[in-house]
Amino acid sequence: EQRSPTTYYVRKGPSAGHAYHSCGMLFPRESSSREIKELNGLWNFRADHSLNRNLGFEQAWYKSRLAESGPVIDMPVPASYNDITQDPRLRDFIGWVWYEREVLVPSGWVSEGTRVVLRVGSAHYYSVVWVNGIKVMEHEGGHLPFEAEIVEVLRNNPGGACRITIAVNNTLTLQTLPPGTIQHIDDPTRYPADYVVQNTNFDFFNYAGLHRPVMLYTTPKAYVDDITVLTTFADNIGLLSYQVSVLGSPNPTVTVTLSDKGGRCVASSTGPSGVLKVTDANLWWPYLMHENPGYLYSMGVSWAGSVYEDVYALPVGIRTVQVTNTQFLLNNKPFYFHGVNKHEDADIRGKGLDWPLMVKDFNLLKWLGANSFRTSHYPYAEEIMQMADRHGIVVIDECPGVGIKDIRSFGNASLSHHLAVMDELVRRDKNHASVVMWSVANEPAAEMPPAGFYFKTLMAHTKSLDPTRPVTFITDSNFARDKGAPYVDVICVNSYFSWYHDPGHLEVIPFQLNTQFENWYGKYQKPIIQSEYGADVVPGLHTDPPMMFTEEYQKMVLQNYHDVFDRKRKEYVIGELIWNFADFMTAQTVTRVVGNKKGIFSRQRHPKAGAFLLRERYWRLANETGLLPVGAKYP
Ligand code: BDP
Repeated sequence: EQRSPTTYYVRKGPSAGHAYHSCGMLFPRESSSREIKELNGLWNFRADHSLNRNLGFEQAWYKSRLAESGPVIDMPVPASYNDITQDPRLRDFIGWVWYEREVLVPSGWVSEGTRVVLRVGSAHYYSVVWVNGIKVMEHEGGHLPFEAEIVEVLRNNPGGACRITIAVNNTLTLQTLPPGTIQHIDDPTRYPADYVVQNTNFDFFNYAGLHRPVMLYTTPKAYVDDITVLTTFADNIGLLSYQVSVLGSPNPTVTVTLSDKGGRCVASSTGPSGVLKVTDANLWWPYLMHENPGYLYSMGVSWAGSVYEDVYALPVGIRTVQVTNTQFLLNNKPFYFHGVNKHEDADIRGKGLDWPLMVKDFNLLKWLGANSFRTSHYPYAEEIMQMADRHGIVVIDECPGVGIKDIRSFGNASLSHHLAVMDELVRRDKNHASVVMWSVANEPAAEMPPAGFYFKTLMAHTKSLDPTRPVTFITDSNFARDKGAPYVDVICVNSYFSWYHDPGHLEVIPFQLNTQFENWYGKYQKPIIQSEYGADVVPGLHTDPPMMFTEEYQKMVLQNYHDVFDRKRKEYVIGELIWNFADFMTAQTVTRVVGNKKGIFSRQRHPKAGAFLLRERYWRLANETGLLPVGAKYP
């Protein structure tokens, strides 16, 4: 565990945490053979403020109770730690923090034949995990789950005591995703001694901590490890080809059943792979495209041997996705994305999963008439993806490849980590009906020479992991010089005309946006999504004529963009995603007023004027592009 003083803020190499490729990452669900213990609530916590941030390792804080090696404070999980206290040193902390929680495990869990798995929904960004002082795993990267079997460790400790210690390091390097640099400034005339800053190239606050639920769950010793489902349909027959992997048993007898919403079994099969046929299948349709959106079947997977049996139920939707030169087809019908970009971000909890916020956000999406969102700029919580499945909200699933601006972040170490992150993302999200496209990055320096090979490799790899979904990345580069664009299925462009370019000049939008679309389509003949556009508003600021940062100005930017979208969506523009759904926290800079204010909702989810404009538009678009009779959907 020794970290040399010169690298004290930096973690081990990014490949250290990726030992799990061959395994699945099914979301833990209770069943007759599986139990769950959620470890949400209060944990003990201490930030390592020592000069080299290494004291926790030097003194082996994981060996005994955290309170024995120093003072601890209460820390809620899931939550970012940054905004929980009044201490600016914790808000802007760089380095290792330590979490600890003690839990008692039922005696049945440590019996022969049971696996106990410790699972962390996500932690930013590098984690080391101990149980009862014994290291059980390390993981590189935030936003994605990781887990380890711990039953052996528990067995060594009779009485069921289980002390979980998690050290989390939020530093970012040129090889992490997102990338960043740690800068040591040694200038006693201008800076305090031992001055260190974390530099990043992304526009959201670098929240850290245990952001998603931590849990223990059990499975039998031989268990369903992974399920992959691909769906299609012909006439009224739905076809689900599945593949089940069972670990711990040489010749498992696998049974698969498919139940409809009412719990009626509509198809079944045996064997680790096969095809389920459903007559009169209910397809999975997006919200506002169909009167019965988000239809999910339940796929019951079980296997039984002489001693063990395991049961797992996976929600599945039947739908197809296809891209042509000018269209995005869902179930063979043209789909127009009218939606939002989001962030996992809110007061106090930062990026921590929060049920009230999640449900509120889906209610707002539906109020708005949004049929889609992009997980800008990292994978969102699995609980959010499940909501999207159930409500028929279409998702562009983005990996944390944001802020790749330095040429050194295109090297081999970065690429192989990026490939591994796509492995983890596809493994986690492959069975979500809502996910219709992968995005491998946001606004990378795609004009740099190494970007061509980098994105060619990355996108080919993603397609090999999932041949059924289109792949893209989000660009703000020049159409003629972008080296990644040749490999995408859909062109996704961000632009901020009359904001970052020609600020205050709304009149340029019709010209520049039209030129943007013509250029990209002319070069690639691929459908285009306006993946970001927008303007900051400090809520309550008004002027006429409109000026930047007022509610009127945001409305005018939107209106001007919409006029062009309405012309181009008749040709090849297949979607528009506003930047952003809600205001969100950022690092402090001269262009940010306590965060980014491009939300159509405030950070507290109150609508700005732009939200009402967008709501009218989205419901109108739903009427025009959905499949319900005209007028059926307007609220
Ligand atoms: C885009 C970025 C996004 C920013 C946005 C902005 O993709 O993360 O928040 O600009 O500046 O370029 O508001």
